[in-house]
Amino acid sequence: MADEIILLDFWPSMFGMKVRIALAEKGLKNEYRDEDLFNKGPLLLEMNPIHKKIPVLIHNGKPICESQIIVQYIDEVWKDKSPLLPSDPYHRAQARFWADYIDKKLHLLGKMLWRTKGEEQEANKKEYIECLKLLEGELGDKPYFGGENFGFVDVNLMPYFSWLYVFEIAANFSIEAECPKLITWAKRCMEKESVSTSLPDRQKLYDFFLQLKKWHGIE
Ligand code: GS8
Repeated sequence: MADEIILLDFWPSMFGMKVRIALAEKGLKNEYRDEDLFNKGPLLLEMNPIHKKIPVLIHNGKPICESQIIVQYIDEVWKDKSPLLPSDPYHRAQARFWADYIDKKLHLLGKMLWRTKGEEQEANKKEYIECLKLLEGELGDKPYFGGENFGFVDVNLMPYFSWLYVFEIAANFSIEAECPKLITWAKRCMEKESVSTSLPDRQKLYDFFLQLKKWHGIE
């Protein structure tokens, strides 16, 4: 019997984008359901009663929550096609470390960028760029973070590049000159159909961002 895969998601979510990319990399057909996070549906509340957050992957009726855990689950269950995590335990630990760093550090700094102003924003911008430079150092001269093939860290970082355009406009800066290798890497990833079809249109994301600012009462 074919697997039934349902993804509870919200289109601008960086966490959801990771899962979308992983599913696409593995070539897995799934039913995508966009959730209204202001009025959460009964299925989301039933499938993720602890956090009540998207993304949730429902595989043959069983829920898996938390994006990092979902991507690793997808990689373990459908291990024959496009492996995402390296097979060597040490390299696997390293990949998990960077994915965790991206989630904790870049996510927080990204939020701080547009929620602050003036000197505070400048300091956040500096830290954000330093963080990206650190990641650029980790990439080195490799085509992808994992080496020759698109892998776990790439899946985790690409959604942030989707939002980078928004952050650059919001905080009036550009990282092209600061991190040229990272930009080349992002363009390389975007050439993959699994990535380009999983990420939203930049302008649509920017329009959503303007709405988000209004909700937060930020001018
Ligand atoms: C974070 C998911 C999350 O924040 C993961 O899956 O990696 N650690 C989790 N989801 C948000 C939408 S994206 O910003 C969410 O569902 N928020 C609803 C809420 O907080 O009520």
